[in-house]
Amino acid sequence: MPKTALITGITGQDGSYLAEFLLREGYTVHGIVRRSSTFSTERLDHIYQDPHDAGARLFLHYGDLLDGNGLNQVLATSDPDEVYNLGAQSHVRVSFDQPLFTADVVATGCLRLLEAIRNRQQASGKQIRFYQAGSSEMYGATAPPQTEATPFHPRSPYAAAKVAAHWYTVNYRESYDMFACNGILFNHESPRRGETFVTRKITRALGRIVHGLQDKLFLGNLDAKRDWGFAGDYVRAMWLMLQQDAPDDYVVATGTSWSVREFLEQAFAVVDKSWQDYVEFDPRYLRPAEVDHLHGDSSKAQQQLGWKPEVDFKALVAMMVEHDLEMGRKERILADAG
Ligand code: NAP
Ligand code: G4F
Repeated sequence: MPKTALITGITGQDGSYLAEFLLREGYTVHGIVRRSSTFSTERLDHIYQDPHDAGARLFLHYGDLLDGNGLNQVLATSDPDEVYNLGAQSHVRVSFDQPLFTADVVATGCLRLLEAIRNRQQASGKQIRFYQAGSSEMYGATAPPQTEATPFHPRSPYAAAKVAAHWYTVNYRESYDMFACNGILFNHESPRRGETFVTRKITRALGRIVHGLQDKLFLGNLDAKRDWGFAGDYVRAMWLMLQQDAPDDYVVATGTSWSVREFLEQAFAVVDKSWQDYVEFDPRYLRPAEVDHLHGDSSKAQQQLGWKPEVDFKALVAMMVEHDLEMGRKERILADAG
């Protein structure tokens, strides 16, 4: 039987790759979209299906992780076999400005969804498998390499909220025998990455610099190291977790790490430019507490799920730079046309 999935955060980077992947796997895909005064579905435009068409398999519903009643309704309407909770205020720096809002969406939002699923399972008698989008930020100050057994030491309101969501998920698995999994995903990027995360901020700026639209790029801490992978690879791991015989928690990472400075070097090398000619320091981009070094060990996912990353760091940087050079070229044409 073809399966049905419900995705929170479908309009985000990962949501769009996961929706694409599940549609390819034959799923019917439902997604929760927040109401806003402008469209937020740009990342889904290429897979959009008119719900009036016979055979449509992608359906969007208004909803919000802040609204438990709405979550109950969307679960009843969509009747999913699998729920992927990707919705979040996902920016670490912003979580210091909006700690309560971040906790409400990321931590209590996960709890609202778990409760809604528990109620739905009781009412329908059908099992719903649950994926929680955990983060390597939960390790925070703990030294690398980080595995499933590494203790958490969160360094931001975002990370603390993700730790709460992690333990809510474990607790619902243990208390109610729910099929609930935590993916502990290290940083993953793509040409669809939000433009205020450091990798995309760099490649977008580079595309504009090359086309004469920008001459400076302001950044914060260049010493932090991250284990950067490709988002398209990581959504496959989410799905694999929900296809196993038993629920469990898994680290998903490349097992390599690079500093922000090294990302800059690699990106500017693609166009034979020196980043030092363009980058300036702005303390606005520093965080009250920094995460210095994330470097994951995904042996468990590789052995038990048969997952491995396909895109390495160099290929990832090149993919993002090439995409953003093209965006810069189009912006230049528009600017020249007035
Ligand atoms: P993203 O691009 O920032 O997308 C976040 C999504 O959450 C968007 O669709 C956003 O909707 C939605 N959202 C925000 N607030 C919401 C609310 N109150 N109710 C419902 N939905 C809400 O993030 P991402 O990079 O795709 O990451 C996906 C998930 O993985 C997040 O939970 C993130 O914290 C986690 N994660 C990401 C990484 C990474 O490196 N990318 C690593 C580890 C974990 P709008 O479009 O309306 O804003
Ligand atoms: O790109 P970032 O904002 O990503 P960060 O903080 O690692 O968080 C991302 O990955 C997490 C997984 O580990 C996710 F859970 C989370 O949702 C998000 O997707 O910053 C990376 C590093 C930081 O050390 C930051 O201080 O880059 C440094 N940085 C330096 N200058 C900057 C900047 N970060 C941003 N966003 N903007 C800057 O100008």
